[in-house]
Parts: sequence; C-alpha cells; structure tokens
Amino acid sequence: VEAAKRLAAYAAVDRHIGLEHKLIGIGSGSTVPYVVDRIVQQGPKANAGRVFLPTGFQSKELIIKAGLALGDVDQYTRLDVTIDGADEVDSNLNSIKGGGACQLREKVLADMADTWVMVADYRKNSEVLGTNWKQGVPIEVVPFAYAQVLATLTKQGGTPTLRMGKAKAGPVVSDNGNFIIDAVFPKDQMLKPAELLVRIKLITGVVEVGLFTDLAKAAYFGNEDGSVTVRA
Ligand code: DER
Repeated sequence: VEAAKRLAAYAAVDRHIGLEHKLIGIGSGSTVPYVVDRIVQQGPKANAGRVFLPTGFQSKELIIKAGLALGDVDQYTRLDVTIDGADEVDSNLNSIKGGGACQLREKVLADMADTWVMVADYRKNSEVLGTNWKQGVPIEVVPFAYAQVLATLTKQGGTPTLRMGKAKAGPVVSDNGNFIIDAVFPKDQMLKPAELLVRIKLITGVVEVGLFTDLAKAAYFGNEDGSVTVRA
C-alpha cells in the first residue's frame, strides 16, 4: 500500500507542481508525506520563492521537517495548488475526508486553491461513497453541541458516533479544539453527497463536514501493479 501511495503522490506532483507554482497547500494523512518528498526532490532552486501552507499540525511539521518555507494562512486568500489525501473518492470526484480529523483546514485550503488534487492508494477508489470507507462521514462539531448533533443526525437516518481517542481518554479533539462525529448513512443518501453535505452543514453546532464535492480537478490512485489511475 505504501508503494501505491508513493506512486499516486509522485504522479500528482510531477503533473501539477511546476516551477510557476509558488503558493502550495499541503494536506494531511499518510499519503501526503510522499507529496512533500517529491517536491523536495525538485531541488532547492525550484523550491526557492515557494510558500507552503499546512492543513493542520501534522502537515505543518511535515513542511518544517522538509526544510520548506512555511506560510501563514492569514497572509493569503488563494493558492496555486493544494494536494491532499482522501478516505474515499467516488466516480464523480466527490470524496469522504476527515479520517485524520483535519477536514476543516483541509477544506479551507481546498477552497483557496486554483487546482485541488487528491492522492490515494487503490483502496480509496470507489464508484459510490461508503462502499469501501465504512467508518462514516467525519463531522467536526463544537463540543457544546455534540449531543444535539448526534440526535439530529440519527433523526436524519444516520448512525452517528462520537470519535473517541485511542491513546487518549475521552473524545478526539481537532486542531481547532472541536469534537469529531462519524456518521454512517444509507446508500441512497451517499449517492447524493452534495445534498447530504448541505443537510449536515445546516445542523446547528456543525463546523465542517468531511464531504468534498465539486472541488477536485483530479484524483490519482496508485495501484498494486505499479500503475496509476487518474480520474479527472
Ligand atoms: O483526513 C483526511 O482527509 C486525510 O487526508 C486522510 O484521511 C487521508 O488518508 P491517508 O492517510 O490514507 O492519506
């Protein structure tokens, strides 16, 4: 799987990050480290004058450790390119994101980018969302409202659970100080992710939803046989 992640990341960087691209968003998760590796391989001359914006703590550490210039998101309202991972991508380039609890800042940097591209291994390549990713749609909520949001999601046909820490007692807390609810929905709702996104986003207390619709220019999937599938 790691080789497949690397294949996707390298193909996306080689195609979408040229010398003219100076403002670059870096996503979160276990595939984007290969994106950063490939950017570093372009060499110091290519990276001089570039600025890299992170989508969370892990992403920021990646940029710093790679010796790339870290940008302050307050100083920019647009980016040339953002490359990010995904938990699952459907045939229309809609995706479930937030497995790493980073979807709020990830969506900010996706919105800012002229080009937003996803990179993933073959496990994420689906026809319909929810086919392979069984953990549900990650939803960032303010802690004050999580019980009400759980109840409303249930009323709307979802099966929601508050995401609890593994190496931490109590709930996972996002980089923004919020909780994450993972909600599984029936297939008929997952077939229309843009409508589902709006329904969830309108629930009081919801900060952001891990459904990325009508945002991606392309998705790159590394395959076990060493090939790369590009959906654009
Ligand atoms: O949270 C996210 O959306 C991240 O991009 C992440 O879930 C991507 O998954 P990966 O670790 O398989 O790249």
